[in-house]
Amino acid sequence: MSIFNADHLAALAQQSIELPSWAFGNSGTRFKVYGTPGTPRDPFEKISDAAQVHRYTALAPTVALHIPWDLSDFTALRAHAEDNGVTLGTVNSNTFQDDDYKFGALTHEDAAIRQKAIDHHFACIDVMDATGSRDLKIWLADGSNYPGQADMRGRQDRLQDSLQKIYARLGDAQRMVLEYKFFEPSFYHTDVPDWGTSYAQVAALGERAMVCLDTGHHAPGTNIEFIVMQLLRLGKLGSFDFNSRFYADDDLIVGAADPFQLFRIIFEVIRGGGLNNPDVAFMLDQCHNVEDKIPGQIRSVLNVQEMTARALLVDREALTAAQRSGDVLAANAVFMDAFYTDVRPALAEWREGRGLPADPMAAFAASGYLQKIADDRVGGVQAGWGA
Ligand code: PSV
Ligand code: MN
Repeated sequence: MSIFNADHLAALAQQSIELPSWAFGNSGTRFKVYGTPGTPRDPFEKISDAAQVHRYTALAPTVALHIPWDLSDFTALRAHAEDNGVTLGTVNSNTFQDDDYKFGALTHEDAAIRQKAIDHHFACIDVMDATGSRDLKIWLADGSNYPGQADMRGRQDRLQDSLQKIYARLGDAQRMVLEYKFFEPSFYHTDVPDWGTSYAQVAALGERAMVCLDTGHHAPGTNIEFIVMQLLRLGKLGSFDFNSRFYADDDLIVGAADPFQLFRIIFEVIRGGGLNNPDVAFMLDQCHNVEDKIPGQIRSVLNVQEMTARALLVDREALTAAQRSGDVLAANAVFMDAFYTDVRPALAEWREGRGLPADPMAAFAASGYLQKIADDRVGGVQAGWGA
């Protein structure tokens, strides 16, 4: 008998996780970016690679774009995605690679530079119209490095004003998600450092503006699952950027650094009605600096699936009973029992029953795809951070 009941299996079958196009390009640190044979040279090849992840897992039907890195003929790109069994997802804006934005973009003192950043977001919305994407994701590098450098209050006011203009341009079926990050590239303050600031900014806009929670964007020791609970409670958790970190914004494979934290986060998602809820998008935001990118993404979506399966196994009735009776150790034991359950054999069997490989990592490795792209993709410039 399987460890999963019919409700668990229905939830697992519905799960979808959006992949970031930039995970398929080369990436690295400020010290070195290593190239890999077969790395995509354009957005079409990135989408082909992303489609491999979905093909072996049935978990990743959509791919997020980054503008201008993925600028292309979007009608053709959309058709290419659909031919490969995936669709185009969230559009990410980029106001962090232009000299004009040295002192900010949507918060800049200079109205002309703010307008340039707003116009970039309008262009992103045009892309969303062409691709059929629902979400515009905004992550800002805005902030300051030294105390006294900037008028933090004025910047909040200008941010709200800029966001209002962008929000007003969204179509009725489109949303904005505002991501927060407590430091980097600014080291003293960032203009959207935490969930509270993001919440305050989006709450003032309207229903279709939500918070994006990137798991790597918190100070060490932060209780992220509490934030998940609170945002779900407030109806403002729009999306996740999943990744993991040991130190700062490491962008490592989700669940690699702290599987228990991922379990706790997903438990709160389930508890708050956020699992398979279209309002709460699951996305990855990762870079594969030294490992192969496609298997890195397959490993990532499987990690999310495995932790979802474990979190679904929490005996909620027993947990509630223990909580209500004040039985601390019993409540904790119920929680930990689910966390310590090895769901991998049951998931493998279930995958096979659905016509998927029991072991997607092994099946992809055996497919020869990496060798094929290494042979085929000769010449051109490999995509990387910035293209
Ligand atoms: C920079 O920290 C970042 O990783 C943000 O998390 C964004 O989501 C991502 O870049 C793409 O712009
Ligand atoms: Mn992110």
